[in-house]
Amino acid sequence: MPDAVRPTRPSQLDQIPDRDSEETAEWRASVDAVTQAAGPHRAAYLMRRTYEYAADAANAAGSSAGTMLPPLLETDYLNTIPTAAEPAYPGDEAMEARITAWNRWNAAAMVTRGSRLGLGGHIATFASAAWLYETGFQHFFHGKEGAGSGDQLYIQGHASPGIYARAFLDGRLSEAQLDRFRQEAGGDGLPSYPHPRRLPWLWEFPTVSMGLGPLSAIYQARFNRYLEHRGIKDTSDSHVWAFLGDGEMDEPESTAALALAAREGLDNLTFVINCNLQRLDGPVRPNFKIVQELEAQFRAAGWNVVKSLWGVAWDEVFAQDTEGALLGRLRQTPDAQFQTYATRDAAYIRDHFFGADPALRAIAAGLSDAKLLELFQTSRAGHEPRKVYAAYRAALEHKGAPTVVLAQTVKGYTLGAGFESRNANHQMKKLTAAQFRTMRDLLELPIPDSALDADLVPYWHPGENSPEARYLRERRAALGGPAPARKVTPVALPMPADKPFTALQKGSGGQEIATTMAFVRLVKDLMREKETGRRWVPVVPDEARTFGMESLFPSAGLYSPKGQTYDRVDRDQLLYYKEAKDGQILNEGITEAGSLADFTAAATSYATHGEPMIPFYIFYSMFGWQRTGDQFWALADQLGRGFVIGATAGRTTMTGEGLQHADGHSHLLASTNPAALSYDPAFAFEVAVIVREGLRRMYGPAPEGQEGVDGEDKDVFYYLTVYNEPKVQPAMPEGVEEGIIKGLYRYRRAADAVSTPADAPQAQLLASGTAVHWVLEAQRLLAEDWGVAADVWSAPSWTELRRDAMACDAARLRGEERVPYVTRALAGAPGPVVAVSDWMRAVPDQIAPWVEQDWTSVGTDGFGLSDTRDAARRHFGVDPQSVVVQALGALARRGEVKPETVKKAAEKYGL
Ligand SMILES: Cc1ncc(C[n+]2csc(CCOP(=O)(O)OP(=O)(O)O)c2C)c(N)n1
Ligand SMILES: [Mg+2]
Repeated sequence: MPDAVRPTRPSQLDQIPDRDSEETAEWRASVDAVTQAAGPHRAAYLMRRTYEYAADAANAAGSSAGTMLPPLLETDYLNTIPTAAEPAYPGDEAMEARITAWNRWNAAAMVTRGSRLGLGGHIATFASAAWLYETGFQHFFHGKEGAGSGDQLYIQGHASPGIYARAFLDGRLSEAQLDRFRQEAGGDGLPSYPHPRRLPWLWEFPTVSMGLGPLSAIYQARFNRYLEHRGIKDTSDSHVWAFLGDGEMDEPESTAALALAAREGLDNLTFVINCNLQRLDGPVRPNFKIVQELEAQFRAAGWNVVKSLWGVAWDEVFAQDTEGALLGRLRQTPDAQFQTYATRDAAYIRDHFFGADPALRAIAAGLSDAKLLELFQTSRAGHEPRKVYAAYRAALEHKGAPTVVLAQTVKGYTLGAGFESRNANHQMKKLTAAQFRTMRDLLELPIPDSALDADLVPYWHPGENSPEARYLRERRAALGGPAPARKVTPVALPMPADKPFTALQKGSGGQEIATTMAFVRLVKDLMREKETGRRWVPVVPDEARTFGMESLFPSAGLYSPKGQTYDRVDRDQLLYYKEAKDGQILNEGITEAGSLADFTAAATSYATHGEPMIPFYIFYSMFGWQRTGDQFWALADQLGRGFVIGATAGRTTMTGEGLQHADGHSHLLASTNPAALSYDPAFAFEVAVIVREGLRRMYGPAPEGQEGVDGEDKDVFYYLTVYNEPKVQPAMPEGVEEGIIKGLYRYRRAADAVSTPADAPQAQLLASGTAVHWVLEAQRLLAEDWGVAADVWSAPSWTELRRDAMACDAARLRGEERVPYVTRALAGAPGPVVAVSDWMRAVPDQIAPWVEQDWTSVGTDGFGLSDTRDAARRHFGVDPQSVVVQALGALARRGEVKPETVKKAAEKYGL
């Protein structure tokens, strides 16, 4: 052993005493010694082995021993599980291989047949992933028959053809249906991708918008635990499987919640990432290695990582790697180079990959050309059911953390040289007859040449009673029924008592309360309901205090699977921060995306778990729709039900918050989502009516005669904007409920509010949300200053009014003549209409085509700014005085007031 140890750099450990520095030096010196004697590979090998050994001991001792040896973030480019350590394969491999071959064939046939109509589709994705799915279907994925919820499967969107192909083999889809892939307009078609709204008995989770699947899967796994910890449902048998593309992992949402999954110990969750090293345009990490990058990222987040990279053919080659040259070469080879090897001949591989180093050349000398091609073209763990099985078993057996399986595959596998590992293969939508023939030979399918001569390549089914079909059905029966599948057992919730609603409908007396507070009070009461109270799921991204919800903390508790392991800072206070294992509130921290993923899991629990939950997700309205609009779209696809609350809504209601906070458009964004029913209530009583209606529609029994498919759609969610502007809340006038729900009612006639001469010019002021208060003031000014009699209307939903009107227009195609509600409601109301809101003009303008009166709107178009409410309203021209001038202008255009009056008014108010 050398006496002198190399100088060392300053270390963090210098700060704690070295009990025996001589001993430390000896250990270091032994590293140098082995490096000198046997080379750096040997030294690294010994260190790795030692580290693993020590880490296992540290982990076995537990963190209580204070020992900490973090996992290595990156391991070699090798399988995590050696072949010798694989469990026995429980299935009939030959049988499963035939089934997988037929799935491959039928998926390719389905897309190819559709391509003659230019319909598109994807072939290469499923081709690479076929075994990743089949192994799961045969041995892991639990179905939904029986009391449990089964497993939740997030399937890669572009793999859908393979899933349809399997549903064809298992008898759930017919040939005719396969031929309606991507032809949905006439009914009974198959949607391009996993869309529950389009095919609700098969698809459970929408995944094709990349990144949303992984994020949702994490929160789904967490929500499963939440249901269990709260005693609502035993979900301990459910496992969440998320199948993802390696390219998909680039999406920020894909990795956004990895740490949460590990922190909460979600061992009911497995990610399977299909590492075919390609995305749409080309390699995922041309100059790097995506598997290694993902491994480090997942390990750092605290996940268990299982790398399944190489097929069994590689074992004998690794066995010859005494110098570590092969391992080194694999680690250095960038993904795009590896992809090139997969498409080149043996001479190129021998020369280029193995040529660089004598030790490598020696290994290659013992390998035939055929063997080289097998290794580099096809031998991947993701194509071998034994390897996939071993990885999945390891995932299920790992406790305390979620597992990611990084499965290496070849994109386009078995589709022939034109497809396999080709950069353009994602977009290839058909196989030629010759390619099908090659595929048939490779997969040894019993399809005669004659069947391949026809214009359309045939589908292939071994027959209902074939051993394969029977095997497949038996396996699924043993695992609890078909998969994927979505199941809905209608469960109607009882309506809550009237009291919480009537409390708001009575008004606030002299007290000023904001509609945000009114909403919070309402749900607080509803959460105390005997039958349904525990089904409420409040979701909030670190804004509970902003919205006055901290009063919920002590009573409802914040969900925390660990409970509260510390001594609370606010232990002496009434409104303390109470975390509990059965806490009801999901306070997600600052993640709107995570919160919406939470909400989605709760909003679809009626289907996923047969347990209807009533989530309400309350957020800063600006950071809801525009930040996570795509997730709202997926929520709608997934048929979610619940309440989303845009709080601190409006462009001018927050004093001083300014451009990035001031929301004047989320109603327009929400209007684009067909499942979102948007409301902009002005008063607490409107909030009460809308929430009650939402509970009836989404959770109550279907109305008499509307139970069928054409009945009222229950698969909707409500978007309510609430304001933080304290106002005296009036009592609800008689008979306005229907108008509130439909979106418009006359709140206060001029005659009931102001005194004007009988022949006064008349106008109609329509407003929503907090703007109703401005037009009430405008009503007074118009009467007192200008002798104009204006009625005030509240329009809680411009969007619903428009939808009703559009439905009336569409009915004309069926020969029906229907008058829209908005037209009927306003019929005969004299004078021009002026519409006002704290939103951009396009929001109220939605109804303009169906308003027969002269139409004027004002709004808050443009960027918000920081100032007082009054100054901001004057800036946008929506304050009461501006509304007065606009109303006078509209009257002047009709010759009902003099043009000078308009000018005079503008001057009087200093506009
Ligand atoms: C949010 C989003 N952006 C873009 C796309 C378009 N797109 C579909 S598939 C794909 C490439 C997928 O690559 P990868 O995730 O590696 O899947 P593979 O097909 O290779 O298994 C892209 C960019 C999408 N579906 N969603
Ligand atoms: Mg890929």
